[in-house]
Amino acid sequence: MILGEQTWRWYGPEDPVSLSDIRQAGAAGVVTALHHAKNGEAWTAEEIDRRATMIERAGLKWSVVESIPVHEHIKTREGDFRRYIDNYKESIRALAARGVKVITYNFMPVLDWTRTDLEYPMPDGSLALRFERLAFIAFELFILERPGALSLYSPDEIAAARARYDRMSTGERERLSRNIIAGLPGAEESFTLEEFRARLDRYRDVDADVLRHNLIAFVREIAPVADEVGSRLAIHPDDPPYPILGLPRVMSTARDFELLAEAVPNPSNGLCFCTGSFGPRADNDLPAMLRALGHRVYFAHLRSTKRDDQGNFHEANHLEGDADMYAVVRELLDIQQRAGRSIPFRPDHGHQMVDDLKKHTNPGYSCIGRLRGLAELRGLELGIARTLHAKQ
Ligand code: DNO
Repeated sequence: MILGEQTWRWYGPEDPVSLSDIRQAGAAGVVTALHHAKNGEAWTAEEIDRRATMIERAGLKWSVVESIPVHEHIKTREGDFRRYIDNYKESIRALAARGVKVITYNFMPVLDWTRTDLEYPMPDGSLALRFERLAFIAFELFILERPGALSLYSPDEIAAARARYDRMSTGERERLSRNIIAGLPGAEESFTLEEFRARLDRYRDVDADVLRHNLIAFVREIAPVADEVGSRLAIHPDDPPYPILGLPRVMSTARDFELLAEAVPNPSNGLCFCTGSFGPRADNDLPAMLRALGHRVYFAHLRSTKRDDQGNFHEANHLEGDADMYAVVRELLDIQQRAGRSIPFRPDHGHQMVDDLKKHTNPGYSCIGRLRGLAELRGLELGIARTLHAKQ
């Protein structure tokens, strides 16, 4: 039986979680990026080799790149976007030459993943990441003061967001703003409010159709290169999976990915199946999505979220929350047997818990919560695999 390849995200030499820690967590593969490289520039063979060698010396393997950032000019097709696409192709080639052949990227305008609260207390004393809708609206209307945003919300929502804002201390307002615009781990950029307003403004004329068109145009260019060198591209879904701040988002549902796959049928054009990003939408049926898209799933992020009926969600323990992780892992096992290939997966995010509560950690990427996540996922997978096997 083919099992998933257990991987772990590492932010490079600055990460408080070391390569040795990762090895002890039981992962075999590392998911990383040259986070220090300038956004848009090609990654050099020397830098790639240095990073790969560092990982190999620790007894691990660089399995997945997460991410080669997609420059904003590629998303809006302006300025130097052609040069950035050429650089992207060069990075894909250089990585493949060093044996690194799965590449994750996203096409979310301006912001990568977004949360309002990075220390949401769970009943057991651990801390989780959370997206609180009212706090987010309060940020948009009363901190960012985004023009036109008022028309998006009902008078009741506006009044509730106003009351939420009035209740916040100055420190809480600053923290909320920082959480949203200062860049969570892995985000490519970080902004002040002024810079952020200017960035949003660039999307004035970019609606979902234009963004999708630009995504397709980009993947049409890079997929043939990936095909040629035997690499796989894995687009990461939008997190949360709907438009925010008036920005379009075009990778939030199965249909979104199908449109991309229909437009660019190249075998390298694939998906990073992130259960936690798709999860906050109740209409995203994760196991059904895997059944439909599985042949194009080249990487998986496994975690669960818990929604409520107010539009809030927080990150649950890996085997709890709304995601049916049993069904997800079972589908993944099926796909791997059918396709005859192992799919790298990583425990995504984790609660800050135990000793990590006393440490400075990357939100979502502390060690012990992910260690727990990986242990649970690996046990679940083995249990399903052995049971299925026994039945055959
Ligand atoms: C968040 C991550 C994302 C992801 C990018 C991929 O925890 O899953 O930041 O790495 O969206 O490009």
